[in-house]
Amino acid sequence: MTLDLFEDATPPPWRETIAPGAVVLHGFVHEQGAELLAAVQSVVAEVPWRHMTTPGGYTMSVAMSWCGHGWNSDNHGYRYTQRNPRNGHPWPPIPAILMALVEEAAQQAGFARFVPDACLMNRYDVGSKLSLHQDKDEHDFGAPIVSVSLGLPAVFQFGGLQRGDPAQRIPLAHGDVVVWGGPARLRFHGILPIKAGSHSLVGPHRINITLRKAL
Ligand code: MD6
Ligand code: FE
Repeated sequence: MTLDLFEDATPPPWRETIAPGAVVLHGFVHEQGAELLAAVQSVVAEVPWRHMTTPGGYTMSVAMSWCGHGWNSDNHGYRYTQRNPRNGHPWPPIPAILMALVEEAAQQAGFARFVPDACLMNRYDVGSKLSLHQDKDEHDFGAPIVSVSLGLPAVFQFGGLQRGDPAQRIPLAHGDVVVWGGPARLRFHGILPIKAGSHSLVGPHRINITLRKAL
């Protein structure tokens, strides 16, 4: 066996609790990578990747797309949207494979019957990052967020309930799923700049898919 083959071997799924209410299911969707990527591409065909401007006036290094509900930001802040303002149509539905995998992941992490209504997708190129933030624009903090990582590896910063709290650094790889709710729901978190590389399926990118109960 060559070293390459050995490194590509699928790790068995294993679960890591990073805080009360926050679990990493390592390798949980490793086998479904190609199918998930196709689902992402079908959404992106309708909602092309875009670099949003933050309420503070910065252009994000991460490109975004979405389905279920949409996402908008302007100088009034962030909010979910139900229709595409360009044509008045609803946003594309969340692909069935995502709905199924995500309910199973939430269940395994202790959140039964998670039915998301919004899916935000982030595409990171080499050097892209996401600064520390809280996810607090959803109407119901009782529901968890399920986050799927594809492509290049990343370092997830996972802090506390205050911006200045110390942050853990958690490596995330292709196929990892983070489930996060309950007492962890409002913790600050971010992604450090993505290191150069190319993933066999995704190329020089990382794609993160988060499923939420937004409205
Ligand atoms: C990312 N994820 O992994 C960004 N938010 O690219 C998030 O911001 C995030 O992974 C809430 C819950 C889980 C997450
Ligand atoms: Fe977030």
